[in-house]
Amino acid sequence: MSENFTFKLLATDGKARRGEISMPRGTIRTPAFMPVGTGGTVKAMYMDQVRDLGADIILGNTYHLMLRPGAERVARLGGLHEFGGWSGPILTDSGGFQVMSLAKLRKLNEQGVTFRSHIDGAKYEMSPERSIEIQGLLDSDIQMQLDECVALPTTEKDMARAMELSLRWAERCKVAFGDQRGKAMFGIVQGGDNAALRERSAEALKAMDLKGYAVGGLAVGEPQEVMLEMLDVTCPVLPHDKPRYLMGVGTPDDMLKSVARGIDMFDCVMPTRAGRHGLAYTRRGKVNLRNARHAEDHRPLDEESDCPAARDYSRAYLHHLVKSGEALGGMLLTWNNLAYYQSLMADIRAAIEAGCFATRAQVITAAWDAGDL
Ligand code: PRF
Repeated sequence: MSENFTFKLLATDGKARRGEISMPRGTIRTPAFMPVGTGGTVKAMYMDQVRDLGADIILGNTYHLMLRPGAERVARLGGLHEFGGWSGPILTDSGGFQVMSLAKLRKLNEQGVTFRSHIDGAKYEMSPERSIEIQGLLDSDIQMQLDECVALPTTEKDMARAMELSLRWAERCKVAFGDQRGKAMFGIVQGGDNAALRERSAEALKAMDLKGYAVGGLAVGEPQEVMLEMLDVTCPVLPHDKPRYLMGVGTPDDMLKSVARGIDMFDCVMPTRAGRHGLAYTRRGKVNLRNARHAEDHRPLDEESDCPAARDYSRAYLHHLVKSGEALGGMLLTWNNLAYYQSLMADIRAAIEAGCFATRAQVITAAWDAGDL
């Protein structure tokens, strides 16, 4: 741990990086997967379980928390760590992306975004400065700039406009964030599926000398191949000695291929959301527990897993829980899925350290592709 925010590269293997972010609330081993804790909870999980699975950091959402229970209220209650019972680092997304996907009657201009809450229709305004203020009230350790993410496909003009706006907002967020030693504000590369725009965005953010860089605007409707191409042009522009975070990604395959291109951090609702919908992630691919073929299957999801949810419950029981709409079904599958995601990241980190990441990634992919037992 450290008084400051620091990033150390411990090993590299090709473009894959094994690193460590140190900050007052803890150390984050990278490549890292951050479980999504949107509204102050990683849905269907106890914080102790999340920590025991090996997550070093979780994600929170400015948008959800500003609406309910409100950023000022969280601050009065001692901040998000105290409120939700997570003492490690928390990264918060800035809100722009969630406003665009969830809020009603949203309007965006140079100043920021105005929108109505999806909960009660109340009107809100959010500028880059207000986003950073809210993230500060939450006491977030890694804060994200306010940005505009456009859905793909769209026109080059629209991608360029959103990217340039995001750069101006990055400057304003940097000023609003100021000089906070043990915390960080990350910039977000935008530019859609246009390589020249991505390069321009990454260069301009690099010149701002931020503590970390996210790649946004991907996994928004484009094929995986396009996402990987954008990483191929973006990562080499970003500084070697700062962490790189691919926002909202992804599947195990997305993460393996992104680590191979130099990404250090990920977040995605997939393991938690899919778990609540009856879908399990295992070393041998996805298992849909709603399927009738599991109704009398005595086997656990993965008897070799360290996670009780994967090891100690039959598929028949999980099927029954899911079909009956029992809360425990979503809890066990979320637990299983986050355990799988965290074990995958531990596997990736060990392989980079050992200098065998590419071959290990092939083995992991082959087991996944071979399918369920
Ligand atoms: N910007 C922000 N949050 C995000 C994204 C983005 O582009 C994405 C895109 N995959 C997920 N979450 N601020």
